[in-house]
Amino acid sequence: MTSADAAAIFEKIALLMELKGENPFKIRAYRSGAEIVESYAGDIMKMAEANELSGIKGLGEALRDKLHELATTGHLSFYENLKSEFPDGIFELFEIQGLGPKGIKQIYAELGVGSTAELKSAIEDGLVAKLAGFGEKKAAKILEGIAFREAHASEFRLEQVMPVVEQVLEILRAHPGVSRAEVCGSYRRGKETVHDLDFLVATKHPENVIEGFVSMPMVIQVIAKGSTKASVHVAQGLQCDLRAVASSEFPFALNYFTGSKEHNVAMRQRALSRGWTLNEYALSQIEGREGTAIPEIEDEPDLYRALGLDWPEPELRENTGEIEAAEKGQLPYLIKLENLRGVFHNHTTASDGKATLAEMAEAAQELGFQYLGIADHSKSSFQANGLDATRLRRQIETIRELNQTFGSDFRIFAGSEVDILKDGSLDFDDDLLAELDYVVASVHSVFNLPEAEMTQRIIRAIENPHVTMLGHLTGRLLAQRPSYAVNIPTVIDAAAETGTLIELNASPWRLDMDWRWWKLAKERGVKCSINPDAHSVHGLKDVVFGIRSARKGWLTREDVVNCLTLDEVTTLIAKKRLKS
Ligand code: DGT
Ligand code: CA
Ligand code: CA
Ligand code: ZN
Repeated sequence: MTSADAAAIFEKIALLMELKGENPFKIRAYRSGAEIVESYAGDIMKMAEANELSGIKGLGEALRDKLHELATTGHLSFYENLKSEFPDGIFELFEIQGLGPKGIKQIYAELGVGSTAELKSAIEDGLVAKLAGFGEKKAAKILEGIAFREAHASEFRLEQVMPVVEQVLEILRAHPGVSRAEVCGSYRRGKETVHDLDFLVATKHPENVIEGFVSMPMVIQVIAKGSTKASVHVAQGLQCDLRAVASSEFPFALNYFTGSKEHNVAMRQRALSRGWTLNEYALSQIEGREGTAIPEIEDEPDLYRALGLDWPEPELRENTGEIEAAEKGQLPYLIKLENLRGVFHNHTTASDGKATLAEMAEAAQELGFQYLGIADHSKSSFQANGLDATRLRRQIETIRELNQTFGSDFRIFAGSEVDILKDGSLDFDDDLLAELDYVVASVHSVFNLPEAEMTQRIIRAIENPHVTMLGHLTGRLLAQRPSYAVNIPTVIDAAAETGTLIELNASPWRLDMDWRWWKLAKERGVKCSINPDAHSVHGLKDVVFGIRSARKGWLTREDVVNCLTLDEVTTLIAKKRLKS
């Protein structure tokens, strides 16, 4: 049981207690407990096992005992009992857009609906529309949410799969028969979601390794098991494939199983034009054809070199120009996590965040950042406890005071994530915006406008000289909610013209603007800000997901403003409004 697993159980307890209408304080204790467990810097599970949790702030006795039980037995009887009071499908309902905990509670209590399938037929039978507070329109909206969720049920977000990847690689690498182990496929290529995970090992004893793989603790079902490959389902229904090859075959298999399919096709054609064949095991001479001699290949870069190419980072391998760039020695030098010097767009307890301003500042410094941009919600986002003008002015003041306590090497920027209203006007007037160091403008409501109107709405917002950057451009939630209709190239052009930055929202739920658009943005001269949109101390680390997507979008440190030093970035965020 990892700390992430334990945190997920606390989170589920909170959901179920909500359905039962239990004491909100108790519910909150589980929520914040989940947060503490997940973000704790040390090995909290080991401490729980040894009953050494008493020093941890915010973990009461009840939660400490439960964590101890989880750490020692892998189970929690309290949770098992609670869960048994509900149908198995109850958690599915929390993944449907347009339906909140209150609504779930109501349909469960009044209609006995406890799964997506039951909800679907209840809506189709007209039962949901008749419930108090629902109606035809809301019921139809929920049905759309179900359809989207079903269509994307086989997609997994990075925050779901990353811990699995790390655990599986650790197990494979610890196996005495394994000389090399890598994750391949869409995960290695940095895709925003993946369908399954593809692992590859080099070994002389494939049977032993396969045996170890199918008996990993997280395996819930073995789908297939052969002498050199196997497929299993792990906890959340996610499939993991394993291939075992000989050490000499490893570079070819690594390349093949990393893909993409389209990149592989281009590679194979290049090999053919040299009189060679390329597959997942080898590069070999075509029989009967006088090809050039094949150089020795020990690693992936050797393979690319043999084909006259520089080594493209896996994120670039979508056959969208990387082969041509690799041929000309023009591959981009992709941004790295350690290039980030600070982050914009983060929330605190003033709106819907879980950590205070001071806690966020401390965490940012611990991560080695030189600056932290705060951008709490504005007043129209009342569901997120958005700040009104008075509260925002008070926050600006607090930030200025806090900044006095830091040396010259760290600073908090006072900002706001200001709502773009339906007509493209902003939630605060210009006088107030001018008092801020920077402004993120985002759409949080009225998602159903026609494309032209939505595009105009966003453009009007970014034409405001105080708007430093555009937040989560499409509003999508990966595998859960589609983007609203918006013409992205037109918005990119407007951003270029007005000198507005575009956010790459690093939350694994968003990764928005999508990596497929960054090449265009870069061509037009639009700069990127990688924003964790952190709602907790832990959330700051979401920049790792943003970096993956930025790399996939061909971005270098020159393209991303939060690679700038504190002085440089201070100048940059003031530039747009000075110009006007
Ligand atoms: P996904 O759908 O997120 O799992 O995406 P991938 O890219 O991981 O796809 P997957 O797991 O089906 O296959 C892993 C890699 O194996 C893929 O990126 C390229 C390679 N591959 C699979 N099938 C083919 C094929 O039919 N032709 C070629 N050239 N390569 C293939
Ligand atoms: Ca895959
Ligand atoms: Ca696969
Ligand atoms: Zn937002």
